[in-house]
Amino acid sequence: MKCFYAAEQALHAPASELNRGTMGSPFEAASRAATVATALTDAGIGPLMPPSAFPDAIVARVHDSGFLEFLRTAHDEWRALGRDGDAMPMCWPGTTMYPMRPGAGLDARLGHYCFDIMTPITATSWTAARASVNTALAGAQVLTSDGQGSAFALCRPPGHHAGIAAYGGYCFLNSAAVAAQYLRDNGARRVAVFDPDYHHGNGTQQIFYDRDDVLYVSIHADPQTDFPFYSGFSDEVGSGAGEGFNLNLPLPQGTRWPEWEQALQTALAALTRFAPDALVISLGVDTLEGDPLCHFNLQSDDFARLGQRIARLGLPTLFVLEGGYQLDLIGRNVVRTLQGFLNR
Ligand code: Q9C
Ligand code: ZN
Repeated sequence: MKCFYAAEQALHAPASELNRGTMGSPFEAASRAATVATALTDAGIGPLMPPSAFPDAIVARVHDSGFLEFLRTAHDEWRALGRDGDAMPMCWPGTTMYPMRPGAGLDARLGHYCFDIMTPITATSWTAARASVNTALAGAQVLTSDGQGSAFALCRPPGHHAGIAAYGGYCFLNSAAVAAQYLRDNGARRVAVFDPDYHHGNGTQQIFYDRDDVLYVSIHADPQTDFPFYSGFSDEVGSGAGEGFNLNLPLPQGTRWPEWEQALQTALAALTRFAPDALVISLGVDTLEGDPLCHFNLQSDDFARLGQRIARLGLPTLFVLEGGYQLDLIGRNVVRTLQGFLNR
């Protein structure tokens, strides 16, 4: 399987992360990619190839231009204000407080575009996030060039929480969404995004919410208990032409394979009905038992089963890495998924 990774992606490495009221080491660390790269190589999947540079216009197909300009320049502005460290918001508009105004100063824009406190912008975050999108696009290009086949994009920082003009949840640019749009723009009439990450991909949902040409299907922890809290409910089914083309399958904390597998059957049935020309998987492996941030109880073998079920759809498939925070186990479970997919 063709696999992609850009060395620049490691340039996003914030100093710290606020978790449960305490500053500590970031969970979404650059070493996540290194462990996945090692596991892929050891398993004989790969090799990892660097992506070529795709034009910014492709990214602007799903993201707002003001938002992209903000992300690109925010840390320079932060420095110009005489501040050290990583750029973080300290104040949010509060959706029930004010009518929306375009904020002028950097602090206003940090609060405007960012929706949480766990996603600092460093001097090189833009470079890393942009490279991560290239990695996904290189994978998508494999699918368009032969009309079938499959690829794995070792994306990090991850992407599925990044919306049209919003970042958070460790995500800046939505690599899976950009890749899905790229597939649409290069011959695929319908594209499905399947998101088995522990968290709801609120960004991907937003980007495609009113469209019937991109189906979004997600299995995730109930937003009543888990991030991103405000979206991922089962009554979010899409709007306008997109009604019926967004499927959320929330599950309670503690979910194990038998119940997760039932949701998977529902997801696969929807994917089959939609009959897409290409499939993008937002592959989070944070559903593994013992993940420090998550509360599902999948086992390593379950990831092989997941890969196998995805393969049975018989579609050109791009895997994009999203979450997974047990450093020593992420690589193994990515490999299990891909092996399950390749061996059927
Ligand atoms: N301070 C992805 O899996 N929330 N993002 C835990 C951290 C983590 C996860 C609290 C939610 C972000 C791509
Ligand atoms: Zn996640």
